[in-house]
Amino acid sequence: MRWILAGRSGMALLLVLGMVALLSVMVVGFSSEEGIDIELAYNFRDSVQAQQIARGVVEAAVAVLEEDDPSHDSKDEQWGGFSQYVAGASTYLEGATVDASIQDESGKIDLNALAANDGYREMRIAQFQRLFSLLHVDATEEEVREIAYAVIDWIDEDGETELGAEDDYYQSLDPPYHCKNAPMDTPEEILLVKGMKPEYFFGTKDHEGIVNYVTTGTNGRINVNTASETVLMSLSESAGEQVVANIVDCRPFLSNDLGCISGLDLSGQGAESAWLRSTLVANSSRFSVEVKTVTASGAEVHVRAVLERINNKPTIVYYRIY
Ligand SMILES: [Ca+2]
Ligand SMILES: [Ca+2]
Repeated sequence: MRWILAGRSGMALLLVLGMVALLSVMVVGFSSEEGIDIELAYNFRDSVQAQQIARGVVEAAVAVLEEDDPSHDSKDEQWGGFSQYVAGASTYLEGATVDASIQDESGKIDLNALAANDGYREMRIAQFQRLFSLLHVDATEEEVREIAYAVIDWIDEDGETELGAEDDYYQSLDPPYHCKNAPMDTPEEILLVKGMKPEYFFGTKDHEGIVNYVTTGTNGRINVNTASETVLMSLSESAGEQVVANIVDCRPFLSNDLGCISGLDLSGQGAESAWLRSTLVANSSRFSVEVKTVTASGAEVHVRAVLERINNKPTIVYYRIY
C-alpha cells in the first residue's frame, strides 16, 4: 500500500504534537514556580501529555475521514492505513510511543437493530444465533434466542415483555436496576441484559466473545467491504466459506448498488433476500478510533472515540479515556 504523510491530515497531527511539546514545558514551568513536589508534577505532566497526544491522534483521524470519499468505504483507503501513518508521525515524539487504528463500525452487527420493527426481526435473531455458533460460544441456540428477545425488551419503549425481560425482572435483581427501554449507547450495555454472560461477550481461553463483532448506532447497515469473515458468514445459512471468499475477491464494492454476489441471493423474493438488500451497503456512517499512548516515563493512556459522519462531516459522538 502506498502511504503518503501529507496534506491537511498530516498537518493536523504535527500541529497537535507541537502543542503537546509546548504544553509539557508550560506544566513544568508552572509547577517549579509554585514549588509543588517535582515528582508529582512530572507524573501529572506525563499523564496530561499522554492524554493530549491521544486527543491529537483522534483529531488526526477526524481530519483523515474529512478527506475521505464517503460514497464507498474500504480498508484500502487512507483511513485503513491510519496505524502506519500514526507510527510514522510518532517518531517525532521524544520517547513516547503511540499505537492507533481506525475501525469501521459498519463492518459489525448493530445490536440495536434487533429491536427494529421492519419485519426482519427473525432474520436478525437468526444472524445473532449464527454469530454465537460461528464463535463456538458455549450457549445453546435457545439461550441465544432468549438473549435476543431480552435485548429487544431492553431497547423497546414499552414495558410489555416479548419473551424477554422488562423492569419487573431487573427490579428483582440485587442490586436492582431499571430496564433501559431505549437504544443501547455502547455494545457493552448488553452485559446488563438478562441471560447475557461476560464470557459470551469477552470470550474465554476456549472461544472468542462477540465483543469484536457487535456495535451500536449503525442503523443495522453492514458494510460488505469491511465486514470480517465471521460477520459475512453470519448473514445467511448459505454464506459459507466459498461465498465469503467470493465477496472478499470482489472487494472493494464502490457503491451501494452491490450487483450480484455469487452464492448470496440478493435479488430473490424471499424475506432473507429482502433483508440482505436492506442491510448490505458499501459505505459507512460510523468509525471508531482506538489510541494507546505510552510516554517515556511509562505513563499509559488509552482512548476510544467513535466518529459519526453527519452530513459527510465526521463528528466525535463518544470519547472515553481509560
Ligand atoms: Ca471512503
Ligand atoms: Ca421494554
